[in-house]
Amino acid sequence: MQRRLATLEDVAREAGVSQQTVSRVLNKPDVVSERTRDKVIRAMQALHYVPNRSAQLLAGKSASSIGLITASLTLHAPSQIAAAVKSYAGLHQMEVSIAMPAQVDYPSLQARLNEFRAQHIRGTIISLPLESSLAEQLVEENPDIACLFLDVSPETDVCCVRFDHRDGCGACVRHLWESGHREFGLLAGPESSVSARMRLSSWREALHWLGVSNAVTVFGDWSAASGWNKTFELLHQHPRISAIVVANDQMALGVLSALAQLNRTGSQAVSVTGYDDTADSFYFQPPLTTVAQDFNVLGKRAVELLIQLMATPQKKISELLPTRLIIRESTRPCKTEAGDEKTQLITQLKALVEKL
Ligand code: IPT
Repeated sequence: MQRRLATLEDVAREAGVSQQTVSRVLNKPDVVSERTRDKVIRAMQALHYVPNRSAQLLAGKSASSIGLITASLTLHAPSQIAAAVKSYAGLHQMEVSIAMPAQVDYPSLQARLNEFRAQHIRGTIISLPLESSLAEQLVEENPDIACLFLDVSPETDVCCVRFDHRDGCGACVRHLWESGHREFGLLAGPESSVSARMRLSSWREALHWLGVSNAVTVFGDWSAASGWNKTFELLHQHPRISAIVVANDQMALGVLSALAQLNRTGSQAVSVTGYDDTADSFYFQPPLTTVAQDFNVLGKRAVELLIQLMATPQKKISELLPTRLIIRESTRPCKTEAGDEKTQLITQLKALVEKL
């Protein structure tokens, strides 16, 4: 015999609250206190309550879903961000509708927002590198959908939560310099990506400050395959490079694999740094020194801020999350230069200037 499906009334009785409160938890969870929300959610779980979405939509209520427009989920970072968004949205009883456009231009992004609108979605997270003008145009053309951006430049006039690239990039370059490295290869992300460009200019700024002007730059496409290919190119043309600064861990995986193939390991090793600290980076061979961006925190804040923005559309949100350098075995002291007296003197002088 089929079990009777629990109703809203059953949940209210089980939680000891009114039906209106249960309905608020479903439709506007942010206006209910955390304690009451937990009580209602526990009652829903105990009774295996399933909200009737079609009835809610037919009654003209907005769906308790949010949108996520993301960069390719074959990339480790965007997929970890999507996983975090999905689980924090779940805690707020919200589904996530995911769009992964192949083209990043106004018509394709507008088409995704139109699809969300048809599903009564009123808020979306955009985890995709966007130029300022495109992000601003989307906000202007879609005043009924709250948009929160994760990958735009600081000067873009839209609501965003993003990582502070400066500190991490500077710390990474200084770490290599202090380990005696003077011949750098920079493996940047694609030039079309805002964050890739910002990482590259921060590395160059830090190197310039240290007096290094001969760093060689190549561009990958964020994939391990591009990291692999570019390492051969880089070391073939510039065999003296002792450190490769890489714009993400996924490309660094390819770099480490190419270095192993070229026998540049052990005492011949080229130091490598990554960026992201994705869940697997500790298990690379050797474990990767990298700049950590906490995607779990990003997903949590993105969901919380989007809920606030949906409740108060005129709100201005711009939040910066910290990054952190994590030193592991893929970076080592550079043997050829470490003992150089002139180099040591420069390092000491720089440290002194910094203190002053
Ligand atoms: C950024 C990642 O750091 C990078 O590895 C790559 O996956 C890129 O996304 C794809 O667009 S994270 C972004 C929120 C700046």
